[in-house]
Amino acid sequence: MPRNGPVLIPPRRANNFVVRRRFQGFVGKRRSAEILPVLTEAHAAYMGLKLNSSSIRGRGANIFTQWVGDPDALGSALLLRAVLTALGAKEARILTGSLGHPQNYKLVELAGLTLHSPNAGRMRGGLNCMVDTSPPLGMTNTIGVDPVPEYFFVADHHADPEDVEENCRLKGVKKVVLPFVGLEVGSTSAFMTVVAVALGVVEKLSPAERAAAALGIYTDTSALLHGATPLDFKMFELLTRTEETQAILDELRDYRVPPEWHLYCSSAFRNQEVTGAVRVAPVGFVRDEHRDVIAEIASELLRIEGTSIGIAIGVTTRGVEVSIRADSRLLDQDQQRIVRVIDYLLESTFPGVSGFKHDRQPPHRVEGGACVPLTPEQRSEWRLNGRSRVAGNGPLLAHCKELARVLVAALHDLEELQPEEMEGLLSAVGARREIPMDRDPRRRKNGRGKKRPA
Ligand SMILES: [Mn+2]
Repeated sequence: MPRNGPVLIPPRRANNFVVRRRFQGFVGKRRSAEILPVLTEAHAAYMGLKLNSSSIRGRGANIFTQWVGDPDALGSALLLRAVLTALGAKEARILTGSLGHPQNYKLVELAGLTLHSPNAGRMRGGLNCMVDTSPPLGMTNTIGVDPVPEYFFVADHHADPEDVEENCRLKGVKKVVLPFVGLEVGSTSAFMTVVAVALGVVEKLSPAERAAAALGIYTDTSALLHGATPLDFKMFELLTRTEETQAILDELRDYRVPPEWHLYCSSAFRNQEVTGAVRVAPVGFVRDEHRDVIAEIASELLRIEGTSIGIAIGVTTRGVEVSIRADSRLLDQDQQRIVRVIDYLLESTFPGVSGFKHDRQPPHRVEGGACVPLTPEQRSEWRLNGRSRVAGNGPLLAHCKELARVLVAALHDLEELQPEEMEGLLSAVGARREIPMDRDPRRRKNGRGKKRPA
């Protein structure tokens, strides 16, 4: 391979006829034609895995996910584990640092998954694989994971191939043998399912494993309503054919939250700062196993009328975690600028520690986040070391409030630099709907409102 060739080795792609012949039996004739680009990738994955089976046989494999695993990552990981095992791998380990949502604990319990520590639990000399997030390890949502120089197989629908190529070069990754990055599909689990079906592996999965993979498709596509492609629909249907699998999936969807869940939410809403169409909610300390509540709070903020940007900030033992949700539908013209605004906000406030994704089609829903590792001083001051309990929420909440102010200040800076980019975001003008005088409760209470006819 030439020295300056790509790190992500382009997969060998078959022609349309070959791809359709492989998949139309279970994807359907018309659907196969509709989703040919992603099926071409799936075919390349299928062929690549088969052609490399001699290097898989007898070897160990490490399957890395984001540090905090979500259903799509866990579903994809267990599918890849089944594929590698079927191709003769000695052992394939799923490496996930922690879980941040009660639903994911349930998933791991029901599917009987063993999660290994991303650093201490990896297999020496194993083939390094990654699902639902992209190399290099140790960046954005894999902060804390020690890097590896070479990857065997990667499947991810989140990152952009050019960004991955650039980051791999910067961090000294030598090669990615089978890269499937920037997939045009709503969930990595749907892609891994179609690969697993082609290799005859799905029949070997237990009902709970199928339900876990189906939940991966379900959550990443907001119940098949947002960004779902025909491949997501078809693979969801294929995974959930038996009543046993449906029953387990029902149980997974009907999860319970601990009482603290709502304490985080009420603290966040009580302390939120509202500037125009921007809401920032400091949450304070969040236990690691509840970490995903931060993202849920950000999503809830965006549901409030007249909100274009919702930001939630919490502290876990991993670091200061920030979750951003934005929607540009309130912005009259140039809805695309919300992408630039959030990009600026994350890059200027959290350089190098943020992750970002956005839809390529309007209306623009933007999701992003950052995890800023704690300094040793913060760790000891806040007593987050080891198993010791947190001293109190006070100083941590104060830190989150301070960060909230920094974020709003960054938005004011951008407004100063490029007023047209920020129009309708910080000033409420045009962003908030006027309440008719006779329906405004504040006015009625003061007795100044119009009297309603009897
Ligand atoms: Mn995903």
